[in-house]
Amino acid sequence: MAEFFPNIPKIEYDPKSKNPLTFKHYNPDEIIEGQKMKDLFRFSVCYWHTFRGTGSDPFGSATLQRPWDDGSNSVSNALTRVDAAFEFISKLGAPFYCWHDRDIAPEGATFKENNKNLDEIAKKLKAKQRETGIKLLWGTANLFSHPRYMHGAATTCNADVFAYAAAQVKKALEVTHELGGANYVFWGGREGYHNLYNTDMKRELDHLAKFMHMAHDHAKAIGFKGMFLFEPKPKEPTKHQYDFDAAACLNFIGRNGLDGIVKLNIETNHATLAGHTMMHELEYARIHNALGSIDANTGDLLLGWDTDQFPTDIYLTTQMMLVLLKQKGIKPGGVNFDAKVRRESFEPVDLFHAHIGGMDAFARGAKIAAAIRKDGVLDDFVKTRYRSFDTAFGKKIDSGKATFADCEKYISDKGEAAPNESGRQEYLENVINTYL
Ligand code: XUL
Ligand code: CO
Repeated sequence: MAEFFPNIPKIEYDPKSKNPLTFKHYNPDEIIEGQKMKDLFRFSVCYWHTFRGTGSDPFGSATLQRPWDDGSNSVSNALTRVDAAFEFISKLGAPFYCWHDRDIAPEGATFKENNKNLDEIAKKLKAKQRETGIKLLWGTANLFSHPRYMHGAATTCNADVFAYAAAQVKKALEVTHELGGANYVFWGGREGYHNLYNTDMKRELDHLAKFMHMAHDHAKAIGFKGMFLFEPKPKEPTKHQYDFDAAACLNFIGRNGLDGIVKLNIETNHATLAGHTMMHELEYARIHNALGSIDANTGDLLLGWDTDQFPTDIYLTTQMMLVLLKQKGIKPGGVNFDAKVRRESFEPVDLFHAHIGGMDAFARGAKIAAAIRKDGVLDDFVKTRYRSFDTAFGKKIDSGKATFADCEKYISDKGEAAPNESGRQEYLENVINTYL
């Protein structure tokens, strides 16, 4: 069979090597807090950026060289792409991959043709998964590219489009199930609005809730046990995306009876677009038992849009791993590189550099986070900081037994609250730096 990355061998862990096509930190079998790195991260390659990205931007056309791709929208081109993708993922040593239905199979002239194309590609994906041992982390449906979705999918004003989206998700769920997918993702591509003058927000949100329950009913009917995941994003493509951030998604989930049915897939660049750090979003999801999976990438400090760059910042990955290790990893989710090489990095080998860099950045972040946690520097500080709630009147507040009147009596008797202590933010930042 043709080789698509002919000069690139399997990427090995070789910390002393000067060869850039080796891992310096990601050592799949190395143990971090009791688990192998490969099980802790569950790294995943995304099909859309890595195999469908072209390098085009609003100012210029495609730049990326993908010699296996003839540029056509044919099923045969899509089948060849599967071979290239599985060669890449195998050589990289990532255990998982993810897709949208339309990344893997071409859009046809009719709904039925779309499904036929998808079945044909899925058959090959299944064979390739079996041959290589690579697994599907999640599937999803692209409900945003086709013009029919201009007003949204589940939140469209057009009932036929709602029905089309439901039928499309039904099929994508079935294919995800057929391929043993561990999760199913809902990113609300155009579920939002630009202008309230033409928008019935209540009706749209009610439809979104209905859509999710219909999806859950179908998952139960076909025996799909994977987790449903919302992917928060505050804007882009619409001005107001309904799934703004982890808090907005959890509010929607709680208000619509979707607790325990839907968790979150948190993406770094989406967190920053919402004005949050990734660590904030991860922790917010974690404390609500809703941290399901991660789309790993990063934005650019000087650019205000979703640049989806590969993560290389060790501070970022350390902070992420501090949260992830608290919940002993991310299974059944994973760390999916929803990231693209920049259009100037146009050679196939750049895909390897990008993923190796991201995997190494996470491995380093995990080692640093584990060292910080082993010494207990943050945990001890935080525990001590809140110790007034562990005894006496603080304990009464925590146990839910204190009333406003009790607080009034307590403080009246005391006259003034106990003095505050320093939060020591600079000290703690310095301590973290000693581990980096
Ligand atoms: C868009 C984005 C999507 C989702 C899957 O910003 O992140 O690729 O991850 O639909
Ligand atoms: Co994403």
